[in-house]
Amino acid sequence: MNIIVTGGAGFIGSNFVFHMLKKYPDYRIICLDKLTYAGNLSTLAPVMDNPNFRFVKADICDREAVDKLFEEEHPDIVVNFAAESHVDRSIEDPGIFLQTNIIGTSVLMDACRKYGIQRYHQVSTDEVYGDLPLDRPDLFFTEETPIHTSSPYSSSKAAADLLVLAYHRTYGLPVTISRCSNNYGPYHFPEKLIPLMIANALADKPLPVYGEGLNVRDWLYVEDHCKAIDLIIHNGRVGEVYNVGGHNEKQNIEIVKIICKELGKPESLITHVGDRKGHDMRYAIDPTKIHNELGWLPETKFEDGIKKTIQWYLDNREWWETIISGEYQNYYEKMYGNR
Ligand code: NAD
Ligand code: TDX
Repeated sequence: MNIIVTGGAGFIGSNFVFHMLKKYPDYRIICLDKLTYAGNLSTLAPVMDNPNFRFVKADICDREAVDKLFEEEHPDIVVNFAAESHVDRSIEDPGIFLQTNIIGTSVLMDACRKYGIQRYHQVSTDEVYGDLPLDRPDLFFTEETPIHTSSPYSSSKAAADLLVLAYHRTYGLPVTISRCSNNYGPYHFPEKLIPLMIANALADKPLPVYGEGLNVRDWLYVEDHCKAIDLIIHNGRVGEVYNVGGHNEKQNIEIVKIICKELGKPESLITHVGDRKGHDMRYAIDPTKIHNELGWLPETKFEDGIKKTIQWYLDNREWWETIISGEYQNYYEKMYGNR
C-alpha cells in the first residue's frame, strides 16, 4: 500500500506518519509538505532513514508538483492533513487559508481523479458545525448537524468538505471525511492553547486566556485521532463523514489551571486578555457513528494524556524552544502585544 500523507511535518500529520510506519511495516508512506511556519522537518527526523518513508517538499496547490508525485508513487490512498490550521491567524489574514485549505484540496482531488485512487481522505474539523450554547449540555454535533461556520479558518475547511462530497457525487471519487475535535499531544505547535500555556508557564510568563476562559473544547489525545483515521481509511464507507471526539469537554480556564497545577506554577500567571473575534463557545462531538460502525473509542483518559503531553514538552525543550525563538516570536508579539 502506498499512502501519500500531506501535512505530515505538522502536529497531527507527523503523529499519523509515526503511527502508520509502526503499525504497517509493509506500507510505504510518502509525506508531502510545504514546510510552512507550522511544518518542521526535525519532527520527522526519527523516520527519515526508514526505507518505507519518503519526504517531498511541495505545496498541495502546485498542480505540477502534485501530478509529478502521483506519477512517481502511484498512491493507493491520499490522506490530506495539509492546511493552515490556526483560527487566530485566519482572523488576521484569511487569504492563505482559502488558498491552501480550499484550492489545495481541489488540486489533490484532481490528481486522484486523473491517476485513479482507492481512497481520498479529508481530515476535517468539528469547527465546520459552528458552536453550541454553554447552557445546553445536552446538545452535541452529529454528522447531520448543519454546516454553520464562524471563522475564516472553519469556513475554508467547510468549503473543502463540500468540495470533497461534490467530487464524490459528481465524479464518483472514493472519499471519506473525518471531523475531529481539538487534539493535544506531542509536536503540537506552540501557538495553540495547551503547548502555549506549557511553554509560558515554564518561563513564568503570563498565561493569556481569551475573555473569561469559559469556552468549552472537547480534547482528544492525538494518537486516538490517528487510530480513528487509520480505521476510516481501511474500513470506513465511501462517501461518508465520521465525527471523532473524546467526550472530554473542558473550559479553557480549567485546562490552564490543570497545567499550572501539573507544573507547580501559580495561577496568578493567568492573565485575561481580549477575546477572539467571533469566538466559538462550545464544541462537543457525538462519536456514535464511528463507534458503532468501526468500533472506535478514545483510549487515552485526559488525566493521563495531559501528563504525558507535559512530560513530552519537558523532555523535548529543544524542539519547541527553537520554534518560539524564530519567526513565531514576531507573530506572538503582534498577537498579544495589542491585547
Ligand atoms: P499544523 O498546522 O500543525 O500542520 C499543518 C501542516 O501542513 C504543516 O506541516 C504545514 O507545513 C503543512 N502545510 C500547510 N500548507 C501547506 C501546503 N499548501 N502544502 C503542503 N503542506 C502544507 O496542523 P494540525 O494541527 O496538525 O492539523 C492537521 C489537520 O487536521 C488540518 O487539516 C486541520 O484542519 C485538522 N484538524 C486539526 C485539529 C487540531 O486540534 N489540531 C482538530 C481537527 C482537525
Ligand atoms: O492564547 C490562547 N488563549 C486562549 O484562551 C489561545 C491560543 C487560545 N485560547 C482559547 C481559544 C479557544 O477557545 O483556547 C481555545 C483553544 O484554542 P486553539 O488552541 O487556538 O484551538 P481552536 O481555536 O479550538 O482550534 C483547534 O481545534 C480545532 C485547532 O487549532 C484547529 O485546527 C482545529 O480545527
